[in-house]
Formats: sequence, C-alpha cells, structure tokens
Amino acid sequence: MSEGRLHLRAISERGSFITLEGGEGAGKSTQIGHLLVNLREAGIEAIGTREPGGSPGAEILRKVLLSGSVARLGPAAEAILFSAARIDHIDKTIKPALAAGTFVVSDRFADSTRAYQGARGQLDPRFLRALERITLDDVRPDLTLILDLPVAEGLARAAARRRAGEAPDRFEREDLPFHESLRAAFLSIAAAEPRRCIVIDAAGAEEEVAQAIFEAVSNRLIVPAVVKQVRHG
Ligand code: T5A
Repeated sequence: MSEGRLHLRAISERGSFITLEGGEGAGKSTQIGHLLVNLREAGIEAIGTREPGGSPGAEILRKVLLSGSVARLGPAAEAILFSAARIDHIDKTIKPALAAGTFVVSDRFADSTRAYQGARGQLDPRFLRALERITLDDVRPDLTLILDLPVAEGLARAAARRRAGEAPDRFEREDLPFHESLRAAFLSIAAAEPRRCIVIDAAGAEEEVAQAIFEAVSNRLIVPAVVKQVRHG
C-alpha cells in the first residue's frame, strides 16, 4: 500500500453510492470493472452490483423482466416489478454495504425506470415519482455517471457482444425512436440534477472513458473526503 493510500471507511461511517446509467451497450459493465480496480487501488473498499438484480430475490425477477413476459402487462406493472426488484436489492445488498463503509457501484438504478418505463410517455410522471419515493426511501445515489453515446453505436456494441444464436432481450428489441428517447431522457435527468449527475462521453476508447470516470469520482467523492479528513485531522 502506498503512503498516500486512504481509507475512506475511517473518514465516513457510510460508504458512497455510485450509479452508472445509459442506453444499451453504453459500456457500463465494462467501466464498472475499471472503476472497481481504480477504487481498490486507491485503498477504497468497493463492490459492484447491477439492476435488475443484485440480490438473490431480485435476480429471479431479472429473468422474468428481461424475458419480455411482463411487457404484456403494460408499463405500470413493469415499473412496479422493476421497483420490487430494487427494494430487495436495496435491503439485501446496497444498505448493508453502505452501512459497513463500502462504496457501492451499481450498473443501473432508479434513473433506468424513469427513462425506460417512462420512454413512451404512457405513464403519468406523478406515478413514476411516487413509485420512486416509496421504493428508494432514503437510499439515493451520491453520484450518477450517465454514459452517453450515439444510439446506433450503443446498439452495434450490444449486438457485437451477443453470443452466436443469442437473441436480443426485451429492450434491445425496441425500435430506434424508443432508444433515442432513452438517450434524451438520461440527458434531461443529468441537466435537471447536476449536483448528482455527470455526463460521460462514452464514445471514446475504453481506457479514455475509464479515466474520465475515475476523475469524476475522485473530484466529486474522494477529494472532498480527503480535504475533510485533513481539516479534521
Ligand atoms: N431496465 C433496467 C429497465 O427497463 N428499467 C429498469 O429500472 C432497469 C434497472 C437490463 C435491461 O433492463 C432495462 C434496461 C436494460 O435494457 P442488461 O442485460 O443488464 O439489461 O443490459 P444493459 O444494462 O443495457 O447493459 P448492456 O449489457 O447492454 O451494456 P453495457 O453494460 O452498458 O455495456 P458493456 O460494458 O457490456 O459493453 C457492451 C460491448 O461494448 C464493448 C464491450 O466490450 C462489449 O462488447 N465496449 C466498447 N467497445 C468500444 N469502445 C468502448 N469504449 C467500449 N466499452 C465497451
């Protein structure tokens, strides 16, 4: 361990909660791998998790949600089921890790419900806001990184990643206007909540994007914590 290595667990009782959001194939899973390595190298305990899923109960719901069989129940039922999975994820994985002082990095979270289930404009925004309030309770991300890239590029990446014979999932099968509306929705969330969200240009090379992400995390979460530590001894 280098001399400058910091143990943020000693600084704060609670860990920080980071979410990565964006459209299909934006590179979230790839970048979470890099971010976890970078955080751990900086001496910060961190776990990676994902939605839908991230806890045994929520992983069961993930299979159902991505199969597309819930879609026929309509967007409200789909939003409720994503939220049910989220409640289990929060209770079983996110809250205990944060309470232990661990950083939690989640591949998607509540902004995905806002963007995906809100994409066609079929749901009353008040319904989505109420559902989010009930689901999250007091668990809100400290930082959300929105990975942005042209829709065609993201879909091409997602298609290239699929194994031979593997079918696109329920959301990858949606049309281009749907995916364009997702991109716009994520950018509008970022514009509305600049203290929480940072837009990352995800079109660059993997390592460049990883660097931009770690800089953002350092500037928003790590440097302020270090300054606080120095001030308070
Ligand atoms: N959903 C989810 C909702 O509708 N509502 C909700 O509330 C929630 C939580 C989840 C689906 O559920 C929906 C959204 C999703 O459609 P998923 O299988 O978990 O489905 O898929 P996604 O989250 O969409 O993630 P993907 O697996 O599609 O993409 P990622 O994780 O963003 O991208 P990644 O890292 O797998 O990269 C894709 C490919 O691109 C390459 C990678 O090597 C990989 O092959 N790549 C790059 N190539 C070039 N340059 C780079 N910089 C690259 N970075 C990665």
